[in-house]
Amino acid sequence: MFDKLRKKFTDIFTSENNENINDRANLNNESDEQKIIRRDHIDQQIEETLLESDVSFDSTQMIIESLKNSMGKLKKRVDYKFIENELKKTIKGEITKNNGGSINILNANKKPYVILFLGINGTGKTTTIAKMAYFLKERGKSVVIAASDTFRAGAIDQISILGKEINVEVIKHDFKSDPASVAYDAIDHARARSIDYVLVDSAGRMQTNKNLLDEMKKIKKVAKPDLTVLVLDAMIGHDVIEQANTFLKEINFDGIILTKLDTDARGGSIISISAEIKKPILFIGVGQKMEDLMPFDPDWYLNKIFSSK
Ligand SMILES: Nc1nc2c(ncn2[C@@H]2O[C@H](COP(=O)(O)OP(=O)(O)O)[C@@H](O)[C@H]2O)c(=O)[nH]1
Ligand SMILES: [Mg+2]
Repeated sequence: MFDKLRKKFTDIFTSENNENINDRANLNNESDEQKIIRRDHIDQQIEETLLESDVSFDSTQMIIESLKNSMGKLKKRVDYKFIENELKKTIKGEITKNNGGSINILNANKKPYVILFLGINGTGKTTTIAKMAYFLKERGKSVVIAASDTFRAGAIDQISILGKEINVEVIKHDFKSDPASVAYDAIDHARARSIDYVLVDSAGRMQTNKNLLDEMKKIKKVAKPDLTVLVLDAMIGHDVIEQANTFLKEINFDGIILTKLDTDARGGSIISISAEIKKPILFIGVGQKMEDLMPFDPDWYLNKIFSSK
């Protein structure tokens, strides 16, 4: 996970070579001019690293600018440890500015608490719903799932099988039936049995498919979710920003779940999303097993991408 980004940061900040440069420069009383040139070179290395790691161009510029600002008059400070710490602070600022990692899904203020999952096909919605149901059950909560992806033949079977696996009831209607009424039934079912959470699946063939967008809007209107989450696939790289913006514009959502980070070596999508989409990352998917869903923790991420403490 994030191996390439970690390796590049390690190369810049903790390679023996760079540490030797530090020592040599200090010994030789490097001139201010030399320091500024060297500092520019380090900034450039950081910029290239971010761009190569799926951090979008705009986010990269934002980070480099903010790094330069926070260093201010310290342009001449060229020790790698110091710059690494400043970069860490800058990235932490970005990934926490939308309250990423701070919403506690377990603190539901309503019963049932309805969560609607949106996202285009293949991003991992259905799997994530099963993982979320498992997460909640493990913490003593009761859950029911609404099989509101009635668009794809296999979708109802898929969620039913996952439901059996984790012992969570799945409310379903027939293939092609009205997804909003499935959600409605599931909420009714939860109310009657005092169930804590309703997780609503949805279809999402293409982000540009007008009918499906209308269908999602209708589910949202009927289910009146307490929380709407957009599921994004980290593997698609820069496209996550465009996808998120389309959903923001068309339906709106409260937070993001980023999936498939276990297969993501580049590692920068968390930074881009945080920098450019003003919604928190709530959870991350880190594998295909039921326990592979983690509340997003900014410090965990920083520890993954920087090798020194
Ligand atoms: N490696 C990995 N695969 C995942 C993750 N989340 C989902 N998947 C896989 O992504 C594929 C599509 O998932 P699915 O839930 O059917 O997507 P949906 O079309 O959005 O409902 C499946 O093969 C899942 O096992 C994850 O966090 N890591
Ligand atoms: Mg699905």
